[in-house]
Amino acid sequence: MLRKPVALITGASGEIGHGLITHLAEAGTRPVITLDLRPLEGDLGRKVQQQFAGSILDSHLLDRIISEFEVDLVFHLAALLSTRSEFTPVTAHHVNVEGTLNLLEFAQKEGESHGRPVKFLYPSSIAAYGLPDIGTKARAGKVREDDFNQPTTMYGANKLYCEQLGRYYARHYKQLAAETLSGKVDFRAIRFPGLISAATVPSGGTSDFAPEMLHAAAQGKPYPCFVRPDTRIPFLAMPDGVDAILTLAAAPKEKLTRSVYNIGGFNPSAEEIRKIVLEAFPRAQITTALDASRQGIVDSWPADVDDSAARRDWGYAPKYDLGRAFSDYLVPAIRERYA
Ligand code: AKB
Repeated sequence: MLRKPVALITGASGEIGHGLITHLAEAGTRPVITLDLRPLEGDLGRKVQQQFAGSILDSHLLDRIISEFEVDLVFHLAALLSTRSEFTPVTAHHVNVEGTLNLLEFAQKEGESHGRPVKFLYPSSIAAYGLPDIGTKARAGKVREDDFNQPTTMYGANKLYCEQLGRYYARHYKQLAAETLSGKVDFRAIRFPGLISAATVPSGGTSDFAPEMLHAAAQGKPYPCFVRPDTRIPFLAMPDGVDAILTLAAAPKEKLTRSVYNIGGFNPSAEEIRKIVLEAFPRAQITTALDASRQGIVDSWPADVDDSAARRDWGYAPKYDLGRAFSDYLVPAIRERYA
């Protein structure tokens, strides 16, 4: 049976999936199929060749996809985010780790079957870092990929381990077998900062305070922010996040010196974000209602990241700085969305 080369997106209904589907559909290089528990919203469904409704833990469903499609590009976006994972750590482990293992095995089988390496794009996170205290965080400045790899959250631990799993599949898979089986999965990961999208409101993350502030203000709803005004972590506008994952996917393999890359954007404090939101929506009611536990998580994430490897190896160059992200993208698009 002739199978068709396609790209697979898991967790396609989530935040990154939205923009990614649109870009891939516009580029038209290969059809897209999706796997998610939820169906795609509105118009998005028309942009993909087929939607599979189900779980990444369902290996029969993954086998069915293998039997029907020649997948040579995987964007494995499905995950339980950091706040949600702290309430259900065992479920987080199932979804984030076993789900990723299933998808890596899926990619391995696809690669063995069609004979070409399957590119596997994996969104890791700044949650993979764990800075011990805010003094160290203030002194650390831009954190490099190999420093402070001691996450305090289940989600962060899951992400860090899955980065290692990806490296294992790419370089050492079944290294004692008589024939070489590694190299069928071309694993590439990005440690994303907090993402801010005009199209979707995140759910279950801890960097959510920034997008929640903005979306609440645009809807005229009060927002009690759960972190201190001086809290600082890196953020990125969603279009730059989608561009980054597509640019890394397209990068020549020989240029890549790492399997996991930081990418930065801008790193305002929560207070600086509040002021920008108030300029755009002067009637916004943004107060502070500290959640000490969630604050502790954000305090363990770096204030900024060193993304020089991504810039050097694959030309990472975000378009939006803090000012432009709000003035040219977030504020106009959010006004339109809630008009
Ligand atoms: C979260 O807050 O869990 C995510 C992340 C930083 O990966 N947005």
